[in-house]
Amino acid sequence: MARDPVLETLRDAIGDTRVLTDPAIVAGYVGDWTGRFVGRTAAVVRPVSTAGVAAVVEICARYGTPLVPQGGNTGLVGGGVPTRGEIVLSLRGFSDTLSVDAAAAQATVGAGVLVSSLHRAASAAGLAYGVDLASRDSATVGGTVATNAGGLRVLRHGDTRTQLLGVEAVLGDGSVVSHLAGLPRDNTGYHLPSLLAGSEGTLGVVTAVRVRLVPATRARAVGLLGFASVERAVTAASQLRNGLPALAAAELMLSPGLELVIHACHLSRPLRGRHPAYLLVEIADETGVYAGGGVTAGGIPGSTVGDAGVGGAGIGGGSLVGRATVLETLADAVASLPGVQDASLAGDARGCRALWAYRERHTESINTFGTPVKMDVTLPLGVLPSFVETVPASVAGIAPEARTWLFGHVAEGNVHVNVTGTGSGGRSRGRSTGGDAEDRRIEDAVFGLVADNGGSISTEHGIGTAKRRWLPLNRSPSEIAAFRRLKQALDPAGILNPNVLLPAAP
Ligand code: 2HG
Ligand code: ZN
Repeated sequence: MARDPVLETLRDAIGDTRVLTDPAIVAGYVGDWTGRFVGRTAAVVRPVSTAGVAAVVEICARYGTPLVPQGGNTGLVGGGVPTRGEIVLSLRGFSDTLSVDAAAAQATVGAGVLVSSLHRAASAAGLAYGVDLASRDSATVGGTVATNAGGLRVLRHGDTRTQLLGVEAVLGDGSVVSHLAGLPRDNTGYHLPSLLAGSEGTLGVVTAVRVRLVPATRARAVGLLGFASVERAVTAASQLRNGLPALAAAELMLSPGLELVIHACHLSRPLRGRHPAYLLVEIADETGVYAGGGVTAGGIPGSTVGDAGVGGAGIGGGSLVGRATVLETLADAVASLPGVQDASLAGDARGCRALWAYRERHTESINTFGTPVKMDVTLPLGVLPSFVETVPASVAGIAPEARTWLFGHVAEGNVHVNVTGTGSGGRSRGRSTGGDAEDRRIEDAVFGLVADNGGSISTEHGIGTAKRRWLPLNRSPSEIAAFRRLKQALDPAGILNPNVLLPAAP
């Protein structure tokens, strides 16, 4: 069999065992977990040093061979999938570097470290990492930087970009930029961490980052609240955000989604009845002002899920006396919140986790219906309720058999729109692009609605291959031209993830 000169040169540079071509192994790197994006590749390269990544990128630039950088492969927009036969550059091997500087409240983290490992390391030092997401046990820190992941506590700590103090990366010509000193104030020119965060591997391959850490949560309470409408839930979320400084998360769920999670995950019903809309809210105390209360490592024994019925017992009343103070704070806030029909509160670790499951398990539950068309959009809060109410009908107008699932990070106006059972949905596992005509009409309709309402077509999942054709809905021709010039400057051979983010050249 003819030897491929690029693969041979890669083997010489980083070693035979780091260039994987066995189809059985390679198969694990060419598809995303939703099944929507499946590509192909001649090889997966797995360097374990920045010099190794630099060698790989330089060789690929020399031969004009495109690369797709890949972390934990938990992305949802096809950004880490070799849809056009690109070589996969896996960063999973970059998992050894993880050092916490407790005095500075910072950590230096290799790109392949799992988000959950960073949480554990920060926690061992009495601190926390501000970004958390349901895929924490598979998502890598490098991947979350490349996509500028948001997650469940953006309300409290901001997105991934907000955490970055420094970055080490290999640019498209193989040169290495490294600025990991972590000076909290450093105003010396362009801020490359900001540029690389969310660039989806198109400008450079992130190999390590310096991140800020935040104070650990000393007490936490979670509530799941039922409302008669999305509008009431959105109004309540705003009121909580404005009036409750300790609010750490506010998540919107709808009745069909909650029922699906209950069914798919065999969970008990969190509230007595059903409600059109739900909020999952969390308050977190990092300061200790709620002295003596709440959840620390072990939590208060016994779950409190379902023990605080607003509709029935009257929240903030006798049933909560003597419980955690942070829980009382949440109970008081919920009691004075208009529109709450019923609520279940928890102030112990197990109970908080149990309530979060109704929200966190949406994605896996939706996938039991087949491969979804996924959209991740932001709307101004004023139009969010009407958007949420309009979308299912507008999808049904295109695909009458389809189901539309909506949930998201409502405090930031972020809604995840998932559509299952489209004409392609049942058979779409294994399709190479996810670009079926009906899916596209649905995306056209939803993204059009988003743009008409002044929203964003991508909030936290990125553009990837899935959304690139719609980027002009949010970005002007001169912005896209500036993006192209940046790409050209940092990746002159155009080999870094060439099929994501930017629309195909005219
Ligand atoms: C979440 O918020 C994730 O759970 C996934 O961003 C969203 O599955 C989705 O659409
Ligand atoms: Zn999300």
